[in-house]
Amino acid sequence: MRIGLFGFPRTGKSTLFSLLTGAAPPHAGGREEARIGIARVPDPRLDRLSAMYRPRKTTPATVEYVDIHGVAKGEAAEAFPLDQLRVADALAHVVRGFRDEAVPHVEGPVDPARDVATMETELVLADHTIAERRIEKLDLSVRKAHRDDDRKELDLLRKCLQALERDVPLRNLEFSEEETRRLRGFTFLSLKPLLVVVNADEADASLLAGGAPAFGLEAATARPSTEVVCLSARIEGEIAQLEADEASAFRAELGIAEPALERMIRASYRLLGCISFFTVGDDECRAWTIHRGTRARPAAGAVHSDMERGFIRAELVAYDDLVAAGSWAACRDHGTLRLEGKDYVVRDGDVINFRFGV
Ligand SMILES: Nc1nc2c(ncn2[C@@H]2O[C@H](COP(=O)(O)OP(=O)(O)O)[C@@H](O)[C@H]2O)c(=O)[nH]1
Ligand SMILES: [Mg+2]
Repeated sequence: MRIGLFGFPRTGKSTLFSLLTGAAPPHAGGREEARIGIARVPDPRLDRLSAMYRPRKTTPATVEYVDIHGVAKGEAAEAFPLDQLRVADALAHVVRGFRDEAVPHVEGPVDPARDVATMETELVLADHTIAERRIEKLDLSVRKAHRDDDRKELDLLRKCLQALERDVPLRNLEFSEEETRRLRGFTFLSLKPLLVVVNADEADASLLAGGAPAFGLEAATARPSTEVVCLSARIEGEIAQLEADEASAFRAELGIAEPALERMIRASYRLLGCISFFTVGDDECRAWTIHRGTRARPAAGAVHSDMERGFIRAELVAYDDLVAAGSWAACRDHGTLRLEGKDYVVRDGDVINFRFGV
């Protein structure tokens, strides 16, 4: 799972990136290069399994974040640092929520709703340029060759263009499975699921507790494939440096119920429809990320391509059952251990041993 952080300059993208990935802050001054970092997904279930198996290695699921330099209004169609964002599964728009005279905001007064709308238009304009160019080419080739495939693509892109002309992001449209497949190659930005991250001041604890509506973003939460997270990147970055109990005392004092990393990751999983399953053993306990609805065979492929190719069956037990029983063998005795075939739809928290032969 890869998530691209973007937004206006000085909204706290790099501060958030450091908080999520533990990366050192970028050098001050100069145009920053895009950076990729990895966040370990906190999951108490994996900790519990690890305590049970005492494996040599415990490996959490990971999420990749990309930190790019700030984007200005009007840059989208041409100079938008698109390549880094195009390969992302979702985009996270880091929105200025903190007021600080020492850090001027290019868009003027702090107004999250305005910035969300402005940046959305930038994404729409970038996609518009791409759709228009492709339509021009397709139009010519359809006239010449009358290929059915081109015809279908042309119709689809016209549907997209119509929406984009009305400033409607593509994620608001409904597409059939076939259309979704056809659209994949275009990597349209306004089609990607959107996480709006409001970076507010720690002094605004009451606003933060109020969530999206407190920042005038209640409308955004109702949009398709959109999630809103409100946090305070700088203070949470500082808290993350503390010892665990000191950190939770500090969070309690500020009224922060859940650390920013947890909230970002949870929102990302929800947004992308992802779940986790586990593999366990003396060697390694590990969490894996898949899309909800994935069947056992492709889920095995997340672990190893040999397991998918030579898939025989999945031996599995629900996390709660395993913890309650205390061991794999006890699950077998209790009858909670199940054998499932390749078409079984994997559930969040399944602990799986894939049987395979190659
Ligand atoms: N007051 C305040 N300042 C912040 C906060 N988050 C970031 N900043 C400051 O805003 C400036 C820009 O932050 P940075 O993360 O580099 O923003 P970027 O340009 O979006 O990557 C830095 O001086 C940060 O210290 C915050 O929550 N509160
Ligand atoms: Mg930055």
